[in-house]
Amino acid sequence: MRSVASPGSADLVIVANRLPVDRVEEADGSMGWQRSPGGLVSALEPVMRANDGTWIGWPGGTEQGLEPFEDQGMQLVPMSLTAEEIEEFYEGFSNATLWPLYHDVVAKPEFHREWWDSYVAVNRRFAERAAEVAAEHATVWVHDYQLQLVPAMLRELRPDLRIGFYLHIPFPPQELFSQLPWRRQILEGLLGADLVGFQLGGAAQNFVRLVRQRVGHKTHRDLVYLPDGRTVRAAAFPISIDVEAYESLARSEEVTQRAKEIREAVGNPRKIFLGVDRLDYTKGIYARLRAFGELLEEGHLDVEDAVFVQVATPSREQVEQYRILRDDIERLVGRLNGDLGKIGQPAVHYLHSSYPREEMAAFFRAADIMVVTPLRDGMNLVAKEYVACRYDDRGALVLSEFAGAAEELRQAWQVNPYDINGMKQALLDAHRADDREVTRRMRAMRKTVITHDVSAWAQDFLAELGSVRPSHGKSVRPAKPTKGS
Ligand code: ADQ
Repeated sequence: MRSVASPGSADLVIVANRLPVDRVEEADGSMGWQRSPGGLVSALEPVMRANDGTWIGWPGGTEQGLEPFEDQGMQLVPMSLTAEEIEEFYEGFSNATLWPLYHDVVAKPEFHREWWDSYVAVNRRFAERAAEVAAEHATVWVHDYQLQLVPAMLRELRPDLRIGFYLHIPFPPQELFSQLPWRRQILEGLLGADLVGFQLGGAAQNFVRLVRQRVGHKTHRDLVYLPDGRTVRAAAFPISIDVEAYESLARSEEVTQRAKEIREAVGNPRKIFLGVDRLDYTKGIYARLRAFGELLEEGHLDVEDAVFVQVATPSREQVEQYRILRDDIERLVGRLNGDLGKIGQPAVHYLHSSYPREEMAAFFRAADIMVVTPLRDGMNLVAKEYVACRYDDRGALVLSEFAGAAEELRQAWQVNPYDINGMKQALLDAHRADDREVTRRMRAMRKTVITHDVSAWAQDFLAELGSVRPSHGKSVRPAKPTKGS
């Protein structure tokens, strides 16, 4: 890795809260970098390579003064956060104010003025760094709720840039968004972009309506007209996954073997139900386990023929509401297993851990019924990953209406996750569905997922950004075709 990023040379800049690498301690005690396997980085890597791309983000931790470096054709620019900023900007304003507010206030958002001040300060630092590294008329693509002020701050520093913003989580209706004491600043921050992308059309409409009502700009359909003559477009770009990568993993001998082992390890029941989520209160884990527990209690299911495997990735453990949630879920799992399990046959297998992609693919192949029941979710990639892994056209998906993915995956057994009886019925229906029904539904969902993968998502967004602001003639070059594509 050579040290790099001379200011002003990058034609494409990604600005995201996290870098696609983590800071790790090597065996000899020195510090190094490790790729964090995420959908976003695999989607953007080809287009980054073709455009001399730079990625600005926080590597986690509090190490200061980290130098930019190159990693597999991308320039990576680490941003430092202090311990206080992690508490106020990241755990505080991002994850205890914005996250619950944008997810239907399923937890109560906290509003603290010091958190806001920290959010402004960190956003400003990210914007200043982007202004330094971007070439003239470059394209800058800012990601997600942690950085909503960056577009306007950056535009002020560098009016020549083409700026895109993408929100990975829902954008709330005005009744909820209006609670935010800094609502106008957030809207104005986003309006610094030329194109503001959302998961769903409804979110884009919420945004345009709020801009009209709260900022007073003229709007028409998906366009906002600013007094300085600029036009901002708000539109939906539903995110997806690297379908081919998941499918070929699922087809591999290792994963096939591992899926068999998993089935055996849980006692070869007739049907395995599976949940895979970050341990987050938006994901609806508690209610789904209750629904499953009641089906056992009432004798609709039996531990001999149905088990639930719940994989829950540790997440945001410093935030109090996440600690409470973990305790609640673990108490419920304990109760269900105590009341309903038998020796060597728990009702729920609960794993509080993160796994490599291969293991995830094996879980997806082992599961007969995938249960994805968020109370609110921008998209939910797990649902799409399950579909991508089921090249055998088997496997039933129970999916919340309130996941963005429900707009595309219409053939899932869709549920209202607040309706426990409805959820019980959907779990039973999916459990009892005959093979023909399961295959018919899975085939249709696979068609949808295969035709719109994550590289199509990235290309669509960048192409649209290029056409919203075409005036400088400089465009993002499409990704160079890679082997096999
Ligand atoms: P998340 O809320 O993190 O993402 P999701 O879209 O489901 O939710 O993505 C989670 C990712 O983590 C998936 O790729 C999944 O496979 C992986 N994962 C989950 N548990 C794991 C485990 N135990 N071990 C290893 N990997 C695990 C946010 C929004 C979503 C939106 C995405 C992308 O909240 O709505 O879909 O961004 O835009």
